Amino acid sequence: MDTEPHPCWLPEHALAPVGRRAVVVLGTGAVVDTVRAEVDAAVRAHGGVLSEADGSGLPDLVLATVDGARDQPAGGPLAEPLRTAVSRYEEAPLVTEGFLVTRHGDTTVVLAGGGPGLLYGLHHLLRLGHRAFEDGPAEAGGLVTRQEPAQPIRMLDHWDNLAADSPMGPVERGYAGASIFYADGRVRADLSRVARYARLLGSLGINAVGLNNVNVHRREAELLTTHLPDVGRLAAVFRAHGIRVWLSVSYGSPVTLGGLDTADPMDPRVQQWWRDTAERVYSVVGDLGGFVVKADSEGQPGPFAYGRDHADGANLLGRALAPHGGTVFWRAFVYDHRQDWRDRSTDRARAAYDHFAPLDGRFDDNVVVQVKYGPIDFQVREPVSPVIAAMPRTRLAVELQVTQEYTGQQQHVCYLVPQWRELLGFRPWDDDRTVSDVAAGATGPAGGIAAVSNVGDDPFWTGHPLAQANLYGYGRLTWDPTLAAEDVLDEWIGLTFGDDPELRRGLHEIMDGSWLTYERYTSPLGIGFMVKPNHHYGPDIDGYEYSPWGTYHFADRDGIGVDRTVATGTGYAGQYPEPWRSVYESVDTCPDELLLFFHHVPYGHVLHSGTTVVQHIYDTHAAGVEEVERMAARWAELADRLPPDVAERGTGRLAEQLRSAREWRDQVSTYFFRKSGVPDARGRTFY
Ligand code: GCW
Repeated sequence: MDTEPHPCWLPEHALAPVGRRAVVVLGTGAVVDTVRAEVDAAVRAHGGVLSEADGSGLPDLVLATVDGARDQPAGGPLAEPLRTAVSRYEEAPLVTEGFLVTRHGDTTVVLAGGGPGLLYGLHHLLRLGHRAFEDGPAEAGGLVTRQEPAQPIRMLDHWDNLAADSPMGPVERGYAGASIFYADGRVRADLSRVARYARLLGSLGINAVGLNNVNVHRREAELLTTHLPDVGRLAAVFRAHGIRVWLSVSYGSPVTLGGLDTADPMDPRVQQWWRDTAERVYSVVGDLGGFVVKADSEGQPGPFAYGRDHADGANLLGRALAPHGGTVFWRAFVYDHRQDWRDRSTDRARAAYDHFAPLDGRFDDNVVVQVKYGPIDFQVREPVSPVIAAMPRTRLAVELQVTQEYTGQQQHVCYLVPQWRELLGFRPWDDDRTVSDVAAGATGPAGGIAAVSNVGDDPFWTGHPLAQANLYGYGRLTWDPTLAAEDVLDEWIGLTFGDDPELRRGLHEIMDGSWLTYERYTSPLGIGFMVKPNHHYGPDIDGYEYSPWGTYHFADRDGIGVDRTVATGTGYAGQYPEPWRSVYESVDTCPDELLLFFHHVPYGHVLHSGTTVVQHIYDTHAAGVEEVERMAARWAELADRLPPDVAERGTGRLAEQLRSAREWRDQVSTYFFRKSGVPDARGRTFY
C-alpha cells in the first residue's frame, strides 16, 4: 500500500497504558508471538520494557497462557502471582478463548487458555487504560475480571469479488473503495493492509472471516482451484490473530468446476467431487474454517434443481468437510426473487421459515444455518426473523449487516450498535432467553454471529470515518451482547481520538441516536425499502412496488402496509411463538415501529403515540432532517478538535447526508400527502 491507512481504534496513543509498563509475556505459538510483538511495539513507542520472566522484581504486567505459566520455575519472582492466577483459573476453567485478570500487589496478571485468549486479554487492558493497573479487590490475587466470548463463532463475511470486472464492482455492497484482499483478478501481492485489518479484528475477538462474496461468480470459484495457494497466504495472515478463514463456494461447483452433469446431492459422483475438493483445499489451508454457501437464492444454484431440500444440500458439503474439522455456514436467505407483484398471496417474509423450519433436526453437526436478523433484508427496522425461534435442534448463526447497504451506505452517519443490541437482546419466547442466547447455544446447539464487513481500501477503511464505530461495535457485541451501545461508542471514541471530553460529548450527540434519526427520515413504521432499485441509495417510494422482488408497501389512497396477520393476511405473524404471534397479530398490540410490517391500516389510524399514521410520517420526516441539521452543525463545532482529514471527510459526508435526508423527507411526505389528501396538522407545505 502506498499510504498509511487510518489506524482506527489502535493508534499509537491507545497502546500507551501497556506501553509505559514493565511487561512479561509467557507462552508459545503464533498468536502469543503476536501478543509479544504488540507489546514490544507498545513499549518501544512509550518507554516501557518487555523483559524476560527471570528479571529482577515484579513487572507491572504479566501476560501468560496457562501452559506458559506452568513452565515457569518454581522459585522465580513470578511464581507466586502465577500460581494464584492458575489456581483461580482452575477453579472454573474458561474456554480457551477466555481470559482472567488478577492483581497481585502492583502487578496485573492476564491468564488465558491459549494465544487468542491472551490477545483478547491484552486488548481488554488497552480498553481499560490506566484503570487496568489500579487496585481492584484489595487482597493479593484479587480477581478483577474473567471473561469469555458470548459467541463461539464471531464472523465477518466479505462480499469481495476476485474478478476486477465483476458486475457489482470489486466489493458487492461495498462503500469504501476496492477490496483489501484482491486486485487485478488475483489476491494482492502485498498483504500488509490485510495484516492491519487482521490486527484490528483480532483486537475485538473476531475469530472467523469469509474471504469472498456469497454470490460466487465464475472467477471467484477459482479461489478453490487456481488461487488456492493465495488463500493459504491470506489464511496465514489471519491465523496470527486467532482468525480462521472461510471460502464462499457455489453449490454448482461440481458442474462448473468439476465438469459433471449434475450437482445432485444424492449422486455419488457429486459427493466424491466435494470430498476430493475438500481434501485438496485442506492440504493447502489445514485450518480453513469451512465453506459459506448461498444456494437457491437470487439466482445462485442450489439443491432445489434436483428436487432436494436444503438439509440435503448443506449436509453434502458438511460431510465433505467433516474429516477436516470444517463447518458449513449455509444461508437461509432463500425466497422467490421472481414473484409476480400481482400475486398478493406470496409473502417474501414467510420464505425462510417455510423452507427451513420443517428441516429442524436434519442438519449435520458441522452445519450452521445462517439467518438474516429479519425476514426481509437488512432493513433499518424489521421484526426479528421467526426462524431464530423455530429450529431448536439446529446450529443457528444470526447475520447482521455492518456494511450500510440500506442504512445510508457510509455516506450517512448511522451508528448501528443500538439496532444490533436490540435484535440480539430480543426475547422470542415468554421467558428470558434472547436471540443472542439462541446463537450462543443456550437453547440448542451453538452457532454464532456473522455480519457483512464494511471495509475497503479507502484510507479510512470505511468511507465515513464514523462508520469505523460500527465495525468496532459489531466485534464488541459478538463478545458481549449486553454491553450498552453508548459505552461501546465511548470506548471507540477514547481509543480512536483520545481523551477530549468535549469531542467525546459531541460525538455522542451526533452518533448515539443516529440509527433512529435515519429511520425517521426514510421508510416509516417498519415498511422498509422505498429505495432506488439496484444500488439502494436514496428515496424511490415505488421503486420496488411493481417489481418481482417481493418488497411492497401497498400504499393506496386509503392506507398503507402489508397485512401479514393470520386472520386476514399472509399468515406470517403465525410463524412466531407466543407471545409475539398474538402481539403482532393485533393492531392494538403491535408496536408502532412495526405496524406497517404487519398491518395494512388507513392513514387516519391512530398510533399508540397518539398521532395518526400520516401525521406521524410528516412529523418524523421533518424531525429526522432537523436532527441531521443539528448533527452537521455539531460536527462543524468539533472540526478543530478532530484530525483535519477526518474533519474534512466527515464534513463532506454530512453535507451529502443532509441533502439526501431532505430529499427523503420531501419525497416521502409529498407522496403520502398526494395519496391521502390529508393536510399536515402543522401547516407544512408539500409539493
Ligand atoms: O441485501 C441483498 C443484497 C445483495 C446480497 C444479498 C445477500 C450478496 O442486495 O447484494 O448479495 O442481499 O445477502 O445474499
